[in-house]
Amino acid sequence: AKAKAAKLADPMEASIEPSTQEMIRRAQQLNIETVFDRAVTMKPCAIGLQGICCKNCAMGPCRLPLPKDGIQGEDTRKGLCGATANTICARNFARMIAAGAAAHSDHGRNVALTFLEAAKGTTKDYKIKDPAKLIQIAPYFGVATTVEEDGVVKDRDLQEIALAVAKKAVNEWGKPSGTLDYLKRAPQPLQDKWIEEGVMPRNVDREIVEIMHRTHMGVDQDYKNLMKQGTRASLADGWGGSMIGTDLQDVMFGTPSPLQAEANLGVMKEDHVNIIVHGHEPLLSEMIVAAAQSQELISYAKEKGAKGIQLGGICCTANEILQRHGVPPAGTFLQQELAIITGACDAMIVDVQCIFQNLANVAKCFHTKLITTHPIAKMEQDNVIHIEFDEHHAMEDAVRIVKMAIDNYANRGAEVIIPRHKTTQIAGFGVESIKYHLGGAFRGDYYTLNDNIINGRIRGIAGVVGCNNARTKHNEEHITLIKELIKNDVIVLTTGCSAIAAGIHGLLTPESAAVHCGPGLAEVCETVGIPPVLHLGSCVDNSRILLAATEVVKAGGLGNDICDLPAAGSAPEWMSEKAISIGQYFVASGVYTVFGYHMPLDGAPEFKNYLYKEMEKIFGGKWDCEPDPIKHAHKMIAHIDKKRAELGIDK
Ligand code: SF4
Ligand code: MSK
Repeated sequence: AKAKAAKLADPMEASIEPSTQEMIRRAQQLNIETVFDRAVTMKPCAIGLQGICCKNCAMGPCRLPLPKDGIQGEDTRKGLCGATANTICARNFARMIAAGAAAHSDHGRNVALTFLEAAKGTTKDYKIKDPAKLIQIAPYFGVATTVEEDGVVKDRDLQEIALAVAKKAVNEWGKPSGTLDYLKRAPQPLQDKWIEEGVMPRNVDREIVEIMHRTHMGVDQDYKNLMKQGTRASLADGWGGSMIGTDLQDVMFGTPSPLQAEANLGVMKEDHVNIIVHGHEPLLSEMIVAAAQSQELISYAKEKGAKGIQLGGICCTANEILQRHGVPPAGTFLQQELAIITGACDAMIVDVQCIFQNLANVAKCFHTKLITTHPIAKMEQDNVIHIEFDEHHAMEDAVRIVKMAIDNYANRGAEVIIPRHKTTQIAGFGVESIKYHLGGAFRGDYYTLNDNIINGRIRGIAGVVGCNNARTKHNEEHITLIKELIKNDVIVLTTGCSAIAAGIHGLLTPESAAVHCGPGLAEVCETVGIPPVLHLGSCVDNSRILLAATEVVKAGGLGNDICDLPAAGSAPEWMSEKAISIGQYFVASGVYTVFGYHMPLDGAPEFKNYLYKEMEKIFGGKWDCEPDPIKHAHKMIAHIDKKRAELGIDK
């Protein structure tokens, strides 16, 4: 299991975060290789990096030469079949969207299917926890929430509403005609644009399948037409699979509201049974939270010599249970191996997405039980235990897993070293709580968001989301960028690992406003008692940012569409295909979206120009890339200022 890397990462160069640096050092002492070391020894392929390697048929891979000094004259580069750089690059890009949209939407589908079981009453472990949310979303699915009996209008039975909503929701993945129901939640001008461009998603699965068809050898060979489908699939993600997933999770598990929690590896406790949940779907982790908090299992842990059970999370499963229960995230994507290297992780339970296969190799060096739980995500290594989650006996599965972790507490062997770093954060925001904490509406009061944007206290809104990437210094881009934005009075809405990073670095507290914000944003945060960076949840919860932007538009005073807002989006350390799908649905919703690190587009300058410039003429939003976080922030701020000037609210 141990593999000494040929070259080792310099911990100080790998991360800006002290507990991460400490654990990288610890891993190296123990000769345990981590992602940080592999990033030093393995370099990416230069052609793939530029987006112009095609392996869509067995005549390839066709690796187009790089346009070293730009394209002089006609671009004659082509694959065996004649595919141009634009076609190859656009096909690769569209396939990233398909994979990302599939991941989010399959998550959403599993939530919808579980909700259907709950509505039918065929599972006892899932219930309607937030009836108000159910009643709020029902009309979008065309489900009535009242009935008329003998001329009297009465509330419809809740279970009946749930069943009707569940059936309609599940149908969104495969309905034979029409377009997605949730598209009508977008501002009308945006819907009109989508109709005009012919990009209204028909059903979630179809749009993803069609990308795979169109990018098959010898099908769509027009990069604009490929991106039309890429756009349609991305919208099926953001305004479809992800949004339905978020909403139905809120209905079953509760809509988050602000709460206090801790963050970072230091949340693990030496004298407790430490359980880490990692991945994205909260269906099982919700049950694990309940099991770990049950008196019976806490007593069982005490019988086994521990003082209690400490639950923590990694990646977006962490965000899901943080937002609703205050369970602390133990780390971001790049800290997953490090949580095991503490020697104190008694069980790591993984579901889907963003899970390193190397976890199994690291777990082999410790007593840690690594448990896969999802039928579509198993690991080949023989030390991995598979306990398949099933919504019909979800609680039973959760109890079994927590017991297994407790029984494993006695097996700790290696010296336990838990970094002492942890922070306090306020998480749990959503559209509802932004509205509630900022004056109870979006407009019309001294405290409301729109009024504060109009009067200039808040310069604009930034969505900063997404992953870590081992090719960039862990957390540096997130934190430098966010600090620069809030210093310039831009309020930040954050999700995913970016949100966890912000929590770890102390930016999710109201107190941080006085330290880091410009005077306008600081005044607003201090007056209403919110952090300048609002944690809106997991990656599927980027749908909350879409809906927050829509509420701001609908409240008035800042234009008629999302593209009119003084707002911009960012994923400074992105790495996953999901990020590309998210980026595209933000662009197609009118948002100027800047990615950090690098985009795989340089090999096809014409296609790149289409995404970075032309797309703005179609949707009002466009792509950009800037690895330097300060310049990145200022590109966003310049866009915000341009929009303020267009609205006539610049000062
Ligand atoms: Fe090469 Fe065309 Fe096959 Fe791609 S589809 S691998 S460019 S021959
Ligand atoms: S978990 S997709 S590394 S944000 Fe959603 Fe983090 Fe990116 Fe995975």
